[in-house]
Amino acid sequence: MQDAAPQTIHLADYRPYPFRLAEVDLTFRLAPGATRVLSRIRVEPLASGADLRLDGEGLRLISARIDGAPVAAVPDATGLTVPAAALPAGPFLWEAEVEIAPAANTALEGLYMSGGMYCTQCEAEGFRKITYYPDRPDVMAPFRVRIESDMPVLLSNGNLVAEGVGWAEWHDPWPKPAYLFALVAGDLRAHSGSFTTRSGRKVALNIWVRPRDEDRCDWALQSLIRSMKWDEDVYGREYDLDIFNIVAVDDFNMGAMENKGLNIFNSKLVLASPQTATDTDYERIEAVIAHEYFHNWTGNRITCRDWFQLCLKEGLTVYRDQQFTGDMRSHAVKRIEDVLVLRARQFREDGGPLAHPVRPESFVEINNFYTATVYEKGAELIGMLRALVGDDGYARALDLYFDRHDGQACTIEDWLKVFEDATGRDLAQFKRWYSQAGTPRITVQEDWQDGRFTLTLAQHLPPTPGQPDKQPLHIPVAVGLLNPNGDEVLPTRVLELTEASQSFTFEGLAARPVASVLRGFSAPVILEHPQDDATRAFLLAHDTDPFNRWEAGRALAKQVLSRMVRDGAAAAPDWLDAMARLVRDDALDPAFRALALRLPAEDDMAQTLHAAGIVPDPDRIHRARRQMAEALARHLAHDLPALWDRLRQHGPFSPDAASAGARALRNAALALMSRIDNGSHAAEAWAQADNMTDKMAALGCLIEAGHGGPEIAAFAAEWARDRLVMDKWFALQIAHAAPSEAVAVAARLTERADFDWKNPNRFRAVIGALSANHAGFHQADGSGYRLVADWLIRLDPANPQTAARMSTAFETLARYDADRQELMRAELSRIAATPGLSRDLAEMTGRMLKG
Ligand code: B3K
Ligand code: ZN
Repeated sequence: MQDAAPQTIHLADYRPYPFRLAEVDLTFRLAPGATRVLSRIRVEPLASGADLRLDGEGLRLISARIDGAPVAAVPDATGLTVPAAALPAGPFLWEAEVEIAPAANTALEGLYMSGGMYCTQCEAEGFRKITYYPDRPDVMAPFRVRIESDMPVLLSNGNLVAEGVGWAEWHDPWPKPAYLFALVAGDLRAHSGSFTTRSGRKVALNIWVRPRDEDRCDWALQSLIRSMKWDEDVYGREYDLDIFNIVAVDDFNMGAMENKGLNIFNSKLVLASPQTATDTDYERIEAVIAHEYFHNWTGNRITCRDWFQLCLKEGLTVYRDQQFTGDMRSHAVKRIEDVLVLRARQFREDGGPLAHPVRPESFVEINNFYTATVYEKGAELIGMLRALVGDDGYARALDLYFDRHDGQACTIEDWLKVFEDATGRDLAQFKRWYSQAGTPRITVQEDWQDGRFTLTLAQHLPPTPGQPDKQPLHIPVAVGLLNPNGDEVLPTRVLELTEASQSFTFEGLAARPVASVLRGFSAPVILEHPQDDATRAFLLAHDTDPFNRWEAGRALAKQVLSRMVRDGAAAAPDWLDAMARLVRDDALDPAFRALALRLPAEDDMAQTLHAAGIVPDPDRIHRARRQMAEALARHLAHDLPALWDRLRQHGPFSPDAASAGARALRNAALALMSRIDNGSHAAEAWAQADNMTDKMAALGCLIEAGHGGPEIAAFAAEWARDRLVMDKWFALQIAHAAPSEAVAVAARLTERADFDWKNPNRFRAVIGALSANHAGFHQADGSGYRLVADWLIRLDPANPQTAARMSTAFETLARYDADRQELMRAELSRIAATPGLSRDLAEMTGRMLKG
C-alpha cells in the first residue's frame, strides 16, 4: 500500500486518547501469505462525543463489529474512524478481523518473517501493521494472545497460560502500550536457565535460537542473569513475570527490542563463541542484553506519554546500561568508550543539518528520531542531573520516580519534577538541555595572581536548524587542580555554570596549579582550553581523573595531528615521548593504554578541523594520520615487539574485561608495528590466532600492509555458511581498504551472490562500512557518494527504516569543499527525486538538503 501523504506531528498538539482499553484479546492464525488477526477489545469511553479512531496500515479488513453488530467502518490510508454517533454511550466490545502477509513484509516492521520464523517489531508504530488499534504509547492495556500455527515454538508477552498441539495462549497482566507487543513462532531451540529474584520469585530464562546455534548462547544468558541481579542491587528493581524470553533473529533493523517478557534481538547481539565473536561483540552483547532488560522498569512499567518523550526511556536506560558496564568492567574505560561514541555520532549529528533537541518538537517519521541525540545525549543529561544533585539525591529521585509513576505513561516534566521534589533543586534552567539542540562550547581562561587562581568559563551554543538563538544552559563542570609536581591540590569539585560567562576563584595555593577541567566529561560540550603540548603531556602523566588523563592525551594527539594535516609538520616529540611513557607503564590498565594509543579517527579530525574554521581534506587527513602512526611505530620500535610478546595469552579464551584489555593492547601494538614491518608480525599473528578478536586484528593489519589476499579467501572458505561472521568479512575489507580502492572493493562485494542486501546486517556491512571509510567515501570524484546513493535508492522501497538511517552518511556535507558539497547535494537531490520515495527517506533527505 502507498504511504499516506506525509504529515508533520507536533508535540504541542498532544491530546489524550478519549477511550480506555480495559482488555485486549488477540488471536493469530499464522500463514506466510495470509495471516488472520482477530481482535476483541473492551473499550471504555472517557469523554462523551468522541469518534473512535484506530490506526491501521496495509491491513485487509475482513470484518468489524461493535457489541456483536457489524459496523460500517471504511478504512482510509492510515486507519479507520467509527463516528461517535455509531458508538454506544457506555463501554463496548470492539471486534475486528484483518488479513496481513508477513512473508511479503521486507520493511521488518509489524509481523514479518526471518529465516522461516515469524516475528514482530512494533516500536514505534508497527502495531498498526498488525491490526486496527490506537497505536500510541499512552494507551496501555493487558493483553491475552492466542497463536495458532504448526510452528513448534509459539511465544508472546507475559506468562504462558495454556498450550496444545498447534496453539498456545499467553497472558500479560501488566498493562502495556502496543509498541511492546511481540509474537514469535518458529522452529527454535532454547538455551535455558533461571533466576530467583530477591523476593523469591523463580523466573525461567530462555534464549531462543535456530537449531545449531544453542552452543553460542551462554554469554547472553549469563549477561541476563548479571543484569537482573544488578538492577535489584543498584536500583532496587525486581523482575515481575515468571518467564523471560529472548529470541535471536537474523533480519532486524536495529539492535534489539524490549517487548514485555519477550525481547527480540538481532542475532549478532545474542550469539557469541570465541571462534565467531570479538571482544567488542561480547561487550556489546552484555550491554544490550542489560539495556533491554533494564527497559522493563524504565520504558515498560513506566513508559512514554508520546514519542516526543522517547529520551525519557532511552536516555535513562542508556545511562543505566553504561553504569552497569562500568560496574562489570572498568568505569574509566567505559567512560572513554562512551565519549568516543558520543563525539563520533552525536556531536557529528549536532553539528549538521540533522541536529535536533533531545526532546524534538516535531517529526514526520518517528523512526528517524531514534538517534544518537535522543539516546546518547539523553544519557548525558541523566549523568549531568546526577552530578548536580549528587549520588544520594539521584537515588532519592529515582525511588520517587518508580513510586510515583509505576504503571503510567510519562513526560520529561514528570521526570524533572521528581528530581525537584526529591532534592529541592530548581531545574527550570536545566530543562533547556531538552529543548535546545547543538553542542555547547565552553572556553576556559586561566588567571593567576597573588596566590589566587581564577578560571573563567564562557558558554556558547551555536545556532541549529530552526533554532537561531539560544539561552545559557545549566552546566556542571567538574574541576580539579594539580600542583606542578603532580600532586592534587584540589580534589574534584563540580562548578555550576549558569551564566554566559562566570569566574570561579581558588585561594590559598602555593604555586600556580595545572587545571584539569571537565573531569569525567561531566557535560556533553566542546571544551576550548588553551594548553600547550607540555601541559597536556603533564596531565596525561599525572591527572588523578582517569578520563581526563586519557583526554589530555587525546587533545595532544589532535593538536599534533592537526598541525601535521595543515602544515605537513612532523609528529611532535612531546607526544611521542608521552606515548612511550604510557606504553611502558605496566601499572596502567592495558585496556586504558590501548585506548590511549588509538589515534583520533579521520572523521573526528574532519569534525575538529571544520570546527576550527578549516575545510578538511579527507586525503590529507588520511595521509597525515598514517604518518603519525608510522612515526609512533618508529619511536616505539623496541617497545612494541616486546609488549606484543609479553601480552601473548596462553590457555583457553576468556571474554572477561582483563583478558579483552590485554588483547586490545596487544592488537594495538600489532597495528602500529604493521605500519613499518610490511605486515610480518601480522602474518605471524594470523597464523597463531585462535579467536575471532585476534583473527580480525591480524587480517585488518595484513590488508593495510597491502597483503591479505590468501587470508581473505581462506576466511571466506571457512565461514561461508555463517552469516554473522561473513558480515565481518565483508566489512573488514572495506574498512581497511586504501581510500582510492574502497569504492571498488565495496562495489565488487555488492556483486556477490551472498550480498543479501535485504538483510540489514549485510547491507550495513558493505554500504555502512563504505560510508565509515572516511577518505574512501569522500573520494573527490564522487564515486563513494554515488555508490551509497544508488544503494539507498534500491533499498528504500524494501526497507525504508534502514535506508533512512543509512542516509546519515551525507549529514556532514557542510564540512567539505565546494566541489564535494555539490557532489553530495546532487546525490541527495537524486534520492529525493526518486518516485515513490518513503516518508522516512524523504524526511531525511529533505532535512539534509535544507541544511
Ligand atoms: N526501543 C528499541 C528501539 C526501537 C527502534 C524503533 N525504530 C530498542 C532500544 O532502544 O532498546
Ligand atoms: Zn532502549
